Formats: sequence, structure tokens, C-alpha cells
Amino acid sequence: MTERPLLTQRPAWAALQAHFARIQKVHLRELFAADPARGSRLTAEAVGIYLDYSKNRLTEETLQLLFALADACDLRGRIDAMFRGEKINITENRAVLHTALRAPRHATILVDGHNVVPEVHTVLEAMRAFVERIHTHQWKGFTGKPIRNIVNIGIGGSDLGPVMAHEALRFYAQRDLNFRFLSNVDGTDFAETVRDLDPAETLFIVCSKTFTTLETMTNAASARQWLLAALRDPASVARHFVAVSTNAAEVRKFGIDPANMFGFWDWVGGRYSMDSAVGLATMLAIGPQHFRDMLAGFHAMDEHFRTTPFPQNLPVLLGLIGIWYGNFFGAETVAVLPYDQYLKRFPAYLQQLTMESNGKRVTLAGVEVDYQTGSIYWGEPGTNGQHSFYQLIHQGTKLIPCDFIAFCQSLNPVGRHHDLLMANVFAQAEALAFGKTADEVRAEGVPEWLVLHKTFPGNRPSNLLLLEKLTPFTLGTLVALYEHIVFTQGVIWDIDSFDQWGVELGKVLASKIVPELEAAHEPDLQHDSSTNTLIRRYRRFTKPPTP
Ligand code: G6Q
Repeated sequence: MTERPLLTQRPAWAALQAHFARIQKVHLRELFAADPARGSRLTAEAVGIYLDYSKNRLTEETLQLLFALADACDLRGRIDAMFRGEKINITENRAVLHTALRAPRHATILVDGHNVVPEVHTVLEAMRAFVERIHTHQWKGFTGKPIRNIVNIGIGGSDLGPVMAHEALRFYAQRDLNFRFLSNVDGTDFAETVRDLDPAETLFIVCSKTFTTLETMTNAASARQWLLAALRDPASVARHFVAVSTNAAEVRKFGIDPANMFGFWDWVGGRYSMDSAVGLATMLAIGPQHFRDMLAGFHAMDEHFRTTPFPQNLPVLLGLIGIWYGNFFGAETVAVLPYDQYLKRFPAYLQQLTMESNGKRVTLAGVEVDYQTGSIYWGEPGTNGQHSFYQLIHQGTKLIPCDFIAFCQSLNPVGRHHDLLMANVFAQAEALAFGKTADEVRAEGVPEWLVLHKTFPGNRPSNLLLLEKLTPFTLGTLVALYEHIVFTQGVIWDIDSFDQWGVELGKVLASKIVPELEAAHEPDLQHDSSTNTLIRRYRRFTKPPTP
């Protein structure tokens, strides 16, 4: 590993710090007053996304300094390395090639000297053929009934993408298929998922890269039992279960015909896998053509990210603006606020993408950082959030940069609804930036004792992403946009955005505690006193001492 200075020791960092000291108090009102063209100048547009970043607390100089930081961190070289298939996930010694999942058929992307693009298209073709068999009822359940219910069993990266895409693209979905997503090991999730389903009409997709994940395998085993209790023949499993996995041996052991296994590869991280075979439920919902359109959207953003100079590069701009707030203003969170009901699961999806990727505190060279890394992402669709947590963003003590996402056309035009929705998103960004001064409040005749309560400080930054319409293509561009924002920030922070060791410890400890909860006789507990007491208390309810 080549020696690199820690981020905070770079001259480009010091330059940003000095600049921050000069600009931190400047109000967006002043910035807009000084430059009447700011609102149209500080914008960028690519692949159908119009980005207005003018309501950020920055100037041209800030941007130049941020680009200089990106250059010092070799962002260009690192982008190229990812797209070339270099093993940039160093702690797992893996290439990071979700971009290959949406590469066109003729592309060549080498992993260990082997072109992976043909395999990607072979799997997509197998998915297409399977989806068509389900849609045309050629694939029937064991008793001859057509499949009407699809249950995706998976967790984390094998759940959140399919769930989000199913919600986001519901407008384009086959309405005669009923989709459910089972993830939690809590038996309630299983019970409520299958409660009103007919096993003879239900297909389970067991979606697990490793096919060993505790939650998924526990749910899959319960689903198998549930099916067999009704259909009473082990041969039925092959008609009602298919798998998305890299582990053919375990898939076969479960009773799924490996011919009905849709594969992916170790160079696809779970949280970057919604456009791989993990998207089988998505393709079943929206059909192969819409799925291809979604991949085209991902690819369009990939190409934009790979080839566009930084000042017009949407993921680079947004990634660097995020660094500006997190590392200089000390902001700890980012609110993602989609003004589209179909995107209601988008913030939850982004939480895994961003926080599992950049929630790291050790550099690629193995040194502990002395700066903030990954932000906390959260959010809810507008306008709902306006009637709950926006209060804190407007008038609280914390700086929360916001990403607003909105579409000019509604998929469901109903009366004036869309104008009202859009008026709200524009108004929120305006109110956050410019606020309402004490003098403006006084001018309304508000008594002096109430003036401060009714004052809005403003100077609260936001980005606004304005798109024409939510389609499979635009969803692809949006997801890829955030994937590459994560990448950009991971490069600046010099961390491995593609491992997830933080998930491991809890898993190991849980597997140790399971036998202690289930043992017939009082186990010899060797945990800390808190954990021991909790285990004993739980056992008193589940294993009352025999008289
Ligand atoms: C994502 C993570 C994690 C993973 C799940 C499910 O990047 O690796 O969320 O997707 O733990 O793993 P399996 O697909 O192997 O069941």
C-alpha cells in the first residue's frame, strides 16, 4: 500500500478550512443578492436530472477548492480503477463491478482477465425467460394452479432494493401478481406474509448471495414447511421455490433445482445488487422491457459519472457538497425528501447504501481517521414529513442538508394535486434557504414576545433534483447517482466503501446466545452481567423451572 497523507494533512484540506473560516457566517440571502443569476448558474443537468445546487452555502471558490481536494485524492484515477474491475474492495480482495450489471452486451469488462459481461447477459436472459413463463402461466404451481403470489425472501441487500423498486415502479407493475417481501427473522413477519396466501398459488424467491444468512434461511425453511403442510409432497418444493444465489451447493441441498437458480458474482456487493438477479422480483413485477429500461438508466448515469468533467458531474458535485457540510460545517445527517409517494422506501434503501458503505473509520492504509466519515441518511416522502420533523430542520439547532427529489409530471394526475405537491417542494427549499427575518415577522404585527418564535433563520442548505417523470429509466439514474455519490465520498475519506465488517460481531454473538436460550438445562453463562441477566430473565418466561 502506497503511503498517502491523511486527508486532514493535505494542503487542499487546509485550504478548505481557511475558506470555511471566511464563509461560514455568510447567509444564502447575501449570496443570492450578490449574484442575480445564481439560481440558474449553480445548476447542472444530465441524463434527465436537473440539479439545482444554488441553495448551498458555497461559492465558486468553494467548488474549486473541493475539486482540488478531489484531484489530490485522485478521484479520477479511482473512478477509472473501479470501472476497469480493479480489486478496490481491498479488505475482501474483490473487484467492485455493479456497473457491469448494466453494461451493454458488447462491452468488455475484465475480472482476473475474464470478460464478465456475457455472463451478466446470460443471467438476464434466463430471468426474462422465467418471468415470461410466470406471466403466461406456463409455469404453474404443483397442483396446476397459476402462480398469483410472489414472496421474495431475503434481507439487507437481498431485500431493500427489491422492496424499494417494487414500490417505486408499482405504476408499471403487473397488477394480477401479488408481491410480498419477507425479511425479518421475527416470526410475525413470516406469519403475516403468508397468512392469507394459498400455497398452491405461491412462488418463493429465496434471495441470498451466500444462501447461509440466518434470517433468510430460517424464513425459507418455515416457508418450505408451510408449503409442504398444504401440498404434502416434497416434489412440490421445486415448483414453488426458486433461488437467487452464488451458492449452487446449498441451493440444491434446500431442494431447489439449480436450473431455477439465478446467479450473481462476488464482485457484486449486496447493497449494489438490485439490478442483478436480486432484481428477479422487480422483473416479475414490471416485466423484462421495463427492467431493461431501468438498467439503461443505471448505465446512463454510470457513463455520465465516468466521463463528465467534475464541475458538471452530478455524483461528484453532490458527493463533494456532502463532504463540505459533514467535514467543515460538522453536519451529521442528510435528509432525503422525495416528493413522490412511489419513492416512499427510497430513503430506507439509501440508508443501507450510504451507511453500510461509508460507516467506516479506518483508511485503506489501515490508519484510524481523525475526521467524520459517512453521514446518517434518513427521510420520508413529502409532503408528509412537513407535518412532522421539518420543524426541526427549519427552526432547530442542527444543520441538516436536504436532498429534495421531485418530478414535473405526475403518474397519477388527479385534479390540482400535483401543482399543490410541487408548490410545497419549491416552497420548502425556499423557506429553508431564506427563512423569515425578525423584521418581516414584526411587519406582520406580531407582538414582540412572539417575534423570535416566529422567526426562521434560513441559511439551511438543500439540493433540488428535478426530473420529468418517474420511470424505470429515471429510477435507474437516481439509484446510480447515489451509488456514485457514495463512491466519491468514500474516495475522499480514503475508506473501503465496499466491505461491511461491522455486521459480523452481532451475528457471531447471536449464534452463541441461541443455544443458551434454547438449552433445556440452565446454561453456564459467561457474558457480562447485563447480558447474563437478560438471558436468565428471558428463560424464566420460555423455560419455567421444572418443579
Ligand atoms: C450488503 C450486505 C448485506 C447482505 C445481507 C444478505 O451489502 O452484504 O446487507 O446483502 O446480509 O446477505 P445474503 O444475500 O448473503 O443473504
